[in-house]
Amino acid sequence: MKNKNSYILLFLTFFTCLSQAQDKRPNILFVFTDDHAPHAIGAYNGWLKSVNPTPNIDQLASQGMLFENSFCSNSICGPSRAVILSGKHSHKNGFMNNGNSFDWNQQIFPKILRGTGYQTALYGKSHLKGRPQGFDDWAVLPGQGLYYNPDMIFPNGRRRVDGYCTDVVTDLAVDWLKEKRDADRPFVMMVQHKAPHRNWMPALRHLNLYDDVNIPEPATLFDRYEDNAPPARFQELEIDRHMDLNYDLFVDLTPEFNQPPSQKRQDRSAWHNMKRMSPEQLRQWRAAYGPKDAAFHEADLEGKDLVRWKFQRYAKNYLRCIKGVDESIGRLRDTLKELDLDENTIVIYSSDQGFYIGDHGWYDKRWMYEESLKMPFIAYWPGVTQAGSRNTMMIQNLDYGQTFLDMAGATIPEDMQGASLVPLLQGKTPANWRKSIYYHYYEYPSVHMVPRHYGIRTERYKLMHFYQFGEEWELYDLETDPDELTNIYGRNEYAQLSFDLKNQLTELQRHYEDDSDISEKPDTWKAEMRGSK
Ligand code: SGN
Ligand code: CA
Repeated sequence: MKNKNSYILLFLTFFTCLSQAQDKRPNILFVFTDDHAPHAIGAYNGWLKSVNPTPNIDQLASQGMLFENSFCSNSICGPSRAVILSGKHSHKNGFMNNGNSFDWNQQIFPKILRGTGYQTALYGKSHLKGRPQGFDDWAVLPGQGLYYNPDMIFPNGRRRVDGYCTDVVTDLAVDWLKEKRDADRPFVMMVQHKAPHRNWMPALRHLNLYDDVNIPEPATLFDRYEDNAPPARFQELEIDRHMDLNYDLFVDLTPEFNQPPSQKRQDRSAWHNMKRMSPEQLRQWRAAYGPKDAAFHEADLEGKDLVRWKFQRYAKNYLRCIKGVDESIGRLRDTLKELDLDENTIVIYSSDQGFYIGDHGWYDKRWMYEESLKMPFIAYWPGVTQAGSRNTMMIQNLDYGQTFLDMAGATIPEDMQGASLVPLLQGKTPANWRKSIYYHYYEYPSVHMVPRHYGIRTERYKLMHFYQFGEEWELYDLETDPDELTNIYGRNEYAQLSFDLKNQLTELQRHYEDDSDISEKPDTWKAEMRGSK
């Protein structure tokens, strides 16, 4: 009998040890924002560093690893998220532009992790339409979501949640960590903020932040696209010509500001977003922007001075939104510490693509140019990442899914198209790591009018092909021309380079099996675009 009992004891001890061993698998906290360009992060040393909106993200970088060459594969929101979940390029996961609906029935990393015993949670912006699959708990913003008092869709229905969106989403994440999580199992939690997406509405507590600061201007604020192929001159994302004083910048243009404008103008007016605010929120907003607007009207600016003013207002509101995100990271990390989870939790910060903060005179993204091609990627993995390290290998959002699976020790499906970043995070440099990345953007015609294009970026060069308007190519030497102002495509001395890069590009398309139809011409084809300057 004694013997039998000791066998049972041994058996139980074995399983307890086994489950404890499972508990050792790291937690993953993935904080992901919308449109946060790396050059608006202090640790990335961009021209906005002096403003430093991101002390908490900078701290994460100083404790972990920052990736300097991190790129998206399709610079737009939904597609970037679909690539992350599936580990496959847009043409493989089926979500090529924001108009698509994501097929949640497909293989995605949260489902796989869940199958291995991980708990999975998603809060904030999904932008993939449909009911999220693969998560134990979730709450997502419908579509783009709203900054103030947003509606959220929960597994049991949709309801309004009062507060500022970044705080609301952080609250949900903190609540899950403290109250809903099963402490015996590891988790992956995706906290996906709307901020700093257009229309840039900061939290009330940040409305006067940077009032006394002059935001440095990007070197290319007055770029006239003289050397680009025609598409750059036919876009609709210029601060000068397309950014609306009222809709985008919340400038009071009427005596009835904050009152419902005529029905006709409502959708393209500030009111479209402000009508959501409570009377007290509106009062505080008005108190903060009223004096700024009065000074603007008084100055009666035009030409370049007006562009400069719009840039300041835009950049400040954008950075104020980022300040809210940065505080969210601080709160989430404090919560991990409070719950004694920080030692075994990997914290990652990333954003769905980069963004133009006046670079080339623009806002928005979509292009394969550097500012919107780059994504921030900072990872803190206690005991693994070397504090303050900076990695220069080329990585993509395509790699995240495989990385998360690898971190959890899960099997990586053969058909995922990226590579696990775990060796890089461990400080190793695999000999066969990629030397170039593939990019393909599909959303045209659409808002901002950036035509479809694909391309290759190597460590030094970038070759892009705009194929909807004939054969338009651009080639840049990023070493001598980091701002991409001199298109060297078509120059005799670069004929061999263009030839080689085209071959490499074709090879990438073959490798990723991109057989997208590029012959289709849009109805809005502008004949004058060809060859125009
Ligand atoms: C909205 C924005 C655009 C933005 C797209 C895509 N307009 O249409 O400026 O490019 O979303 O953004 S807004 O008036 O609604 O702000 S994405 O990040 O979701 O892809
Ligand atoms: Ca986005």
